[in-house]
Amino acid sequence: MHTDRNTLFENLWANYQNVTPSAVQVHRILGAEEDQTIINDHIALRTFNLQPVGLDALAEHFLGLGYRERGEYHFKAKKLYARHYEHPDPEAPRVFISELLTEQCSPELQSVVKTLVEGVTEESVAADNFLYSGRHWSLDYDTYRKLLDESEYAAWLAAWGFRANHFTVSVNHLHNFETVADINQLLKDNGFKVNGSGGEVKGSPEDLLEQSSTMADRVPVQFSDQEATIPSCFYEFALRYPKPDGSLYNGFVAASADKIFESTNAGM
Ligand code: OOG
Ligand code: NI
Repeated sequence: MHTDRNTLFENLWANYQNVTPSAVQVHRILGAEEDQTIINDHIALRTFNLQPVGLDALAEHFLGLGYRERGEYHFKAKKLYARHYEHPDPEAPRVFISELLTEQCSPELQSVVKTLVEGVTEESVAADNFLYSGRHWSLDYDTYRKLLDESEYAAWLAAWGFRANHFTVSVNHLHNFETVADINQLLKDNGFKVNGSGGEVKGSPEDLLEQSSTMADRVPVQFSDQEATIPSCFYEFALRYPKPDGSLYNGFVAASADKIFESTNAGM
């Protein structure tokens, strides 16, 4: 018997908010101004395209809960491939899963990542808690820095392991805020950093999706040899527009997603 959907998302949220203090604060600010429950537009997960942790293995958990595979996305420069999943229940968050195409990376990165993933068992990947089980390997700070030089995504994943890297507020469901720009202003008024890569509002009404995100929090992490403060997770905001048939657009926009990935970049 698998955990039900609500339990899975509650556990993902608990694990995410542990390392994302700003999400808790933003939640409170929106809640305070809204007096409403926050509906999640989507969450996102990251992985390496290596057995036994590839995209499909993560997706399996959602397929088992009634999710279905929908769009796919290519991020050539970042060497990523992604898919999104939807559930027939319109209140269920969409799920965006990406994977690093390791064979396109340097032999050094490939060898590091292979060693990290080697210790992950198929049993642990199939376990109910896998999607919020964090890091399954030991990692020293120097290796983290080396990964960072080549791929911010690889370094983030090596440091944080398996968890939701962001939750996303559905702006459509907010009552006191109508635009992503309004949300960005609220964030900045409250001292949060908005991801400005490609502009603070990503996408347009023509794309049928507008998004923005905070820059990831920076929190201390215990590496095998030392503690260091690095970017953790971020909070995102999405406003969807209706398609010609009147139903809301459910997909993602690759050009916007490409910039959202950068919310966990260290140098910003
Ligand atoms: C996913 C970035 C893409 C979106 O909404 O376009 C994304 C990630 O950072 O792992 O979430
Ligand atoms: Ni997102």
